[in-house]
Amino acid sequence: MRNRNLRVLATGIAALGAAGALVAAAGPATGATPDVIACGNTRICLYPDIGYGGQPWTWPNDSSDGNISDVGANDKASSITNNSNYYVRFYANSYGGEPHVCLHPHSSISDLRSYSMNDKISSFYSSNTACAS
Ligand SMILES: [Ca+2]
Repeated sequence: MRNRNLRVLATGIAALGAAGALVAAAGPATGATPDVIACGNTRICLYPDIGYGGQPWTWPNDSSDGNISDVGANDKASSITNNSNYYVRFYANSYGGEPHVCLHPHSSISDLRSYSMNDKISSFYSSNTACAS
């Protein structure tokens, strides 16, 4: 029940472009290990910890963001999920460039260290252009 409420709250606040505020509002009140917060259906999600840990920053299905520092997410993502129907490219720099990682629709990376992209993502773009194989 608590997870469901958090997810709904995260979706609503992210839609307002203020996901950073949610981190403080939903901070753990106890020392207990929090449950994994699922990435909502059709959402694009960046998790601060490896293995989809922590409170994710989420965006709508077809969105892009050239500079994710506006929600406090810059250089923090350690795992990512793409539940959208688009290909999503995540870049180490603001407004694109290299290096980057590309997620197919409905796929994810649980540990960005495997791609030398841990705590480096600064922007992302979704499109219909397939990832290079
Ligand atoms: Ca991190």
